[in-house]
Amino acid sequence: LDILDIDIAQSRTSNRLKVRTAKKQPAFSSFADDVSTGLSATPKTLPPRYFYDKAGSELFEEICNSPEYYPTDCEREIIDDNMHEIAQAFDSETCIVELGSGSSVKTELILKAFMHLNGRLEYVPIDISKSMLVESSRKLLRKYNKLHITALAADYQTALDHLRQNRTDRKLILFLGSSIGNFTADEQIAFLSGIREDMDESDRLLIGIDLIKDRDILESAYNDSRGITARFNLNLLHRINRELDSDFNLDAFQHQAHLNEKKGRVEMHLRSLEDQTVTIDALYKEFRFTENETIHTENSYKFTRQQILDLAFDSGFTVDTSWYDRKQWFSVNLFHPV
Ligand code: AVJ
Repeated sequence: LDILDIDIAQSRTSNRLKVRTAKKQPAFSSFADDVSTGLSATPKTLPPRYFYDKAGSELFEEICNSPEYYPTDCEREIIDDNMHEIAQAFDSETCIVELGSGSSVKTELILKAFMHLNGRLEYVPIDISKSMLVESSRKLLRKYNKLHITALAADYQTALDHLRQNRTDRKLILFLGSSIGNFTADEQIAFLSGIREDMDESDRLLIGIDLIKDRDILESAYNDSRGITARFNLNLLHRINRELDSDFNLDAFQHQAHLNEKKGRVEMHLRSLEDQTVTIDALYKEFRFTENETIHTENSYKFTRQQILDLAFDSGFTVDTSWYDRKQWFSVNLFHPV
């Protein structure tokens, strides 16, 4: 097994906050390379992880607050209704590790339930955005004086490798919001198996997974009436313009989202409204688009209950418990390593 040698810069912002940054860049290819590869492919694609620059992260928060985007509300309801049952399954030595912490309203409910039962709590949020991490950590620490935070500004794999080498506490790992849905079936198994490798027998994974449902509900969640999802999708072109000196005309592309029923996923695309050529100076390249040609920017897989059981099994877990909201649109699942 390949263990990344990470360089840790530590700063003590308060006596209950540590922020650790992976100095070495993660093993990802660069934005420029990924844009070049994606736009040279047929059909054209761009990886969804590049949605989340500062503007994109803010737009995503807005999506979560829009009435059509049901996953946030459903997941919050599930956690709200069941957090005490969840917390009771863990002892006072348990620390909570969160992958992709982002907005922490849902997490805060879990943290509160744990502190209520056990008092002092160690929370390890992991995110690639250091500014978001520090800001939300400070906010939490001001509210809860039994809380201790070690924030890891790193990609998931680097952070998990670091954790495995540095701590012995029992862990509850949170992976909320159905972020797993951005991965293809093979990637989902590879990702969860990787997490499994970093877990001990008594550790648990709490994972939010969106369920397959009627086309209308799914498609309006990704085509909200205020057009925030459209702005979120188009922001990717804006980011390429800004960071790679290109001349995408944002008025010549249109947001599109639909359910691909056969593949069990919602797809987002950017559709070219005309024949056009875009120049990306940083790549010394031009890309031609025909009218109606699309760039495939995101897959969001939706699961059946059986698919969740299969995913757990294929990644080295069993499912302890699955909780659902009243409409049964979303699930939160406690995975147990086998
Ligand atoms: C953060 C990946 C779970 O797929 O629903 C929201 C991102 N894209 N609206 C999702 C997203 C469009 C979201 N995930």
